[in-house]
Amino acid sequence: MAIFNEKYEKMERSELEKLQSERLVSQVKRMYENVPLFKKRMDEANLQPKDIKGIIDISKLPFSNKSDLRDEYPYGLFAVPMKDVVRLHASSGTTGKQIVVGYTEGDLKMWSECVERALNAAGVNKDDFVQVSYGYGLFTGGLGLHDGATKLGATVIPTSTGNTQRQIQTMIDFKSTCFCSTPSYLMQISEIINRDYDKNKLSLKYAILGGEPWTNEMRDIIEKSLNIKAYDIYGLSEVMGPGVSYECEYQDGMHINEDMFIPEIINPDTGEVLEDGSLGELVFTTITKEAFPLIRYRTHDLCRLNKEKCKCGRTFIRMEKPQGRSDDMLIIRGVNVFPSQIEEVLLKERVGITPNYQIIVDRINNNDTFTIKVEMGDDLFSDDIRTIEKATKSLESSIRSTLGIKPNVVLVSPGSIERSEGKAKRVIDNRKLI
Ligand code: DLL
Repeated sequence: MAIFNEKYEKMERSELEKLQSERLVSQVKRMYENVPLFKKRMDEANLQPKDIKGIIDISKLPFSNKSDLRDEYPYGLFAVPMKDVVRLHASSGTTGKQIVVGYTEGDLKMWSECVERALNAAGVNKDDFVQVSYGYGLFTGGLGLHDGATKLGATVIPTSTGNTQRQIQTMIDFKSTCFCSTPSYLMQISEIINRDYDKNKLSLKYAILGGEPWTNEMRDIIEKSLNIKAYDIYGLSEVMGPGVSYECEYQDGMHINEDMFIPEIINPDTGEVLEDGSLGELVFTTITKEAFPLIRYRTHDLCRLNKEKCKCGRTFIRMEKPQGRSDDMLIIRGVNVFPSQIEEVLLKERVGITPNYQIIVDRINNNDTFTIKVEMGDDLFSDDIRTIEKATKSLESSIRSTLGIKPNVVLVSPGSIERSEGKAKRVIDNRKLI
């Protein structure tokens, strides 16, 4: 499959590292002059911009964190005058005050290029009809995909999220070939299509899904239920939005746009940089962003990096699917649990359940309770009670052997777990309310 921008996507590593070094050095200088918090951190660490001679020195630089964005809210971390900022986006997260990020015209161009590379890597081109069902507005998903698909020359259908029946009717009538949304929303749409519509009326070929963790098991279900290829896309508002990394046709990790972002993997407890291939927290340094550059931003996403050359010919490093955020990790009866581990087990077991689940944790008499509600498919639901009991036991024992703790699995009727049109709410941790 053709590569969108060979100059960068296939750049020799030595050349790429030279480019990264030049860009890093100039960004450090620019930030030192324009972002007071960065200057303060550098001064505290006894560092001057001249001490940073290239990527070899990156680990000397101070980390940045979401709390910096909250403390400097709204514009304290911007590195250009506001007259040069042409767009703002924001992210609320699950806790605390929202954060705001800004883009110059140049930043928007770079961002579109990231998304164009991602769409192209999935096979999307000018002839495609791209339905963008990520939320438009302050969330980066909608406008991010919109601008990239427009620049690619595809026909964009900006439905934004929600109004599911209309999404489906539009998908059929406008002959959408590519659908962009969170994986959980497309999952919800596919259930309705399979139940109420004639699948043969769809023109859909691919989906570009991201914005939340999802497993390969979930991918398999989506692909089979709609007869499409589903590609993963990753990003975060602070660093850019969707398109920081993307999958190629080999779907073995997401290529990071390394001419714009330098990734590192660190030990989340000590901050120490880990060896290639280790599991740890992903950290990004932006090297082309003008309005809102960030140095060593801690994403809290846990994953591994893979430097091996990919069969597609791209030299960009690949990140594996993030297992979840370190702050989404649940500690249940002393055991670390990621919702994605549970999803993997649930969806591997073919016992007649759907991919709709919710994890509910509580503390009763000083003991953690751990319940997983899973929706049954229509066939299992109409089966006899003994078959349902057998499926429940089988799920409980598979989860126990994977996690080391036994959940209380409750199989519930089809359609009874609340659906989301954006990011799915998989966990209800009532302990936090105490
Ligand atoms: O979710 C940007 C985005 C929009 C990415 C649409 C892809 C598609 P935020 O709302 O700031 O930005 O959330 C960023 O979402 O740190 C990850 O924890 C998670 N995330 C995003 N993409 C993926 C993915 C957008 N493909 C946070 N797999 C990130 C797993 C993802 N987690």
